[in-house]
Amino acid sequence: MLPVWFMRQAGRSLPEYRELRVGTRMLDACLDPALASEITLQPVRRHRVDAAIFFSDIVVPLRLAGVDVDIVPGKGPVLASPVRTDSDVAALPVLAPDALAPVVEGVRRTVAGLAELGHVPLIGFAGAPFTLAAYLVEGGPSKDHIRARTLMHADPDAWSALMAWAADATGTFLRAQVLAGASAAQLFDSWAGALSLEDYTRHVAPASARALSHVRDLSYPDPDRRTDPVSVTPVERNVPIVHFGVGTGELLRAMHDVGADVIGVDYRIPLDEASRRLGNIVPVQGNIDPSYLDAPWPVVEAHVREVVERGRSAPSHVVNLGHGVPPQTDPGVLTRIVELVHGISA
Ligand code: 1CP
Repeated sequence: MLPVWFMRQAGRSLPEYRELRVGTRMLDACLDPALASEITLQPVRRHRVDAAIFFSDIVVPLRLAGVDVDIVPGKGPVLASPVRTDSDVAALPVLAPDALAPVVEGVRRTVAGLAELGHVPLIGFAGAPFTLAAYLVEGGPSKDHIRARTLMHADPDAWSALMAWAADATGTFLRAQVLAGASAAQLFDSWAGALSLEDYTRHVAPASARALSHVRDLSYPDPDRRTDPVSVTPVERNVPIVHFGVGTGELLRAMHDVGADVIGVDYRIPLDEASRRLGNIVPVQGNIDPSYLDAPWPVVEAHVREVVERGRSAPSHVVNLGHGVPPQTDPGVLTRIVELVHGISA
């Protein structure tokens, strides 16, 4: 059966999420283990998706390291003091693994809850160093990330120190989730599409590889092969790593080369073309265009069928959106897409 889940499935589009979140700030919700795990389970119960994604945010490790960052409703992550010089970079606090206790507890509770829903796997995630740097240097959301990209060229030493710091903070966050029970890891380099291939390869890819080195060695017992029929030892698999960015059609191969197993594709290029660019040897995830979700059902259905068809040219395909669920989406459409995808592949 084709697996399907949705980026940003936990949250905004669900009335049960909006109800739970009343009176709690976004980052406080992320750091409340009971709340974070309940919010993570909501879309699994409702849509019967094949994976949960942990309710958190890419800036959580920054906050836990002691960086003054908040998530402002309707805007996104905002920093009290942007990081713009080499001394700003040198002053960044190191993330202590102990500070991740609320994340570890949240993941443990979530995995226990998912066991009751049929052992649905949990995806842990983190932001890639460039996407984190885009917020750290700009001080908040931006369109072209120009200050971050200027720092990259104007002061390459400060830039690489910033990227190394971000790689270790985000890698530590990702590792904690996997060790607490997440069975896959997704690295979001949402804003990498702002970079040329050359800048990505020189100034960003080494840090993304460093972030992933924090989880590369981790494995889990294969649930389908709990014991090997010959040796009677459990079969261990490496934790699969998914790497996703928006507008990264030119970067797909380079994003695979940092050590990813699966490439998440946004909605701007068809999956067969993405797979071709990846040499037809890489599993892909994607790429239903979120703008279809509000269209009449026959239009949605035709689009989903086309995505599934084009995904057949890759060695395997995890159906997802080409970016996050828009907040105004009718959640009923998401449930119907899950039923459709499971029906096509049954
Ligand atoms: O109060 C709210 O409900 C705020 C909305 C919200 C939510 C639900 C934000 C603020 N973050 C989140 C949770 C979140 N963030 C998840 C939850 C799990 C799920 O997918 O269901 C995930 C995976 C993220 C990751 C994240 N945060 C990314 C990468 C994924 C992507 O969408 O590209 C990015 C870029 C962020 C930063 C961020 N956090 C929140 C917003 C609105 C933004 C983007 C701001 C911008 O445009 O720059």
